[in-house]
Amino acid sequence: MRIGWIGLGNMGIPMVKNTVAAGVEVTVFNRTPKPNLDVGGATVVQKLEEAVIDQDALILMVSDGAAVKDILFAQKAVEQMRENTLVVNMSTIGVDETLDLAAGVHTRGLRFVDAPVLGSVKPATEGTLTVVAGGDEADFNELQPLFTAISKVAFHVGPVGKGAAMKLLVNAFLGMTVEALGECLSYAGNQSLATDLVMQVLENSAVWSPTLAGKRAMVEHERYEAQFALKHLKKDLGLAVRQGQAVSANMPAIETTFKSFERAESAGYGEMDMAAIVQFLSAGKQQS
Ligand code: NA7
Repeated sequence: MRIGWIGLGNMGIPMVKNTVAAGVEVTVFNRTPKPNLDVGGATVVQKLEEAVIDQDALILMVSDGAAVKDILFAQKAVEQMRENTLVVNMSTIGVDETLDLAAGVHTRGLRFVDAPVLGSVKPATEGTLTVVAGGDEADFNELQPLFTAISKVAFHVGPVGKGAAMKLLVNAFLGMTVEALGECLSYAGNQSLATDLVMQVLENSAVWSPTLAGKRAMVEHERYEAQFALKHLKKDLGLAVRQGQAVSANMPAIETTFKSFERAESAGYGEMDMAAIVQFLSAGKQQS
């Protein structure tokens, strides 16, 4: 399998390395050149078209829907691909954006799969992400070499758009989890229950989870170097709220969590890890 890959961000780099290590031929392009970057032996090119032409699939792992649209249409990647190429968006974008992009891609005689991933840099490095893919089953099956390289499991969750819908569901849950922790620690702090004691008790309760375990050190040491930036989770919560409204879902807590993240970003927490919502809330800085 030969693939073109666009996007060498925090997620793209380890995913490319694992894909190459699995024996897939990868040609990568990043908007901003990154000289001397270790990409595990992938071929790095300086022009978008060089990564796009004559591939079996084009993978996009970039910031958001606007970036995907820009690459495919404004920068004309869709015009440079051979007919029937598989366009695979792994970036987290909206369901509506996904459907619009897929329609544009299909009119060019290309195929489209939305395949966002669950997990941040550590599972990306370890090749243990979870893929939630929407698209034709045959296309999903064709992408197995890629999915096997980067993930512990790949779900085919329905037609195009369902991958994005599933991913936003999980990130909405993630946002509510850290929001809940932040609110509970604010409640605890206001009545002299120490954070480490609260964490110990939670660890021995039914509400403990891999997310809480993974963020525990950050919370206890109040150091929030970004593994998954708060601004990115705010983006995803906003996309989930928009999609929820489109399908008349009943999700007041997700809407409230989104507003909390918006306020945290405005207060300067955007570049910190998403778990910094705990510090924002505990600091009593939330304004209504
Ligand atoms: P990063 O580390 O913020 O990297 C973002 C990547 O997207 C990076 O390679 C950017 O290139 C690229 N990018 C952003 N905008 C554009 C445009 N307009 N054109 C081309 N390339 C662009 O994000 P992550 O790797 O952590 O996450 C990627 C996705 O996974 C995202 O959807 C998350 O929500 C989950 P640059 O280096 O800035 O030139």
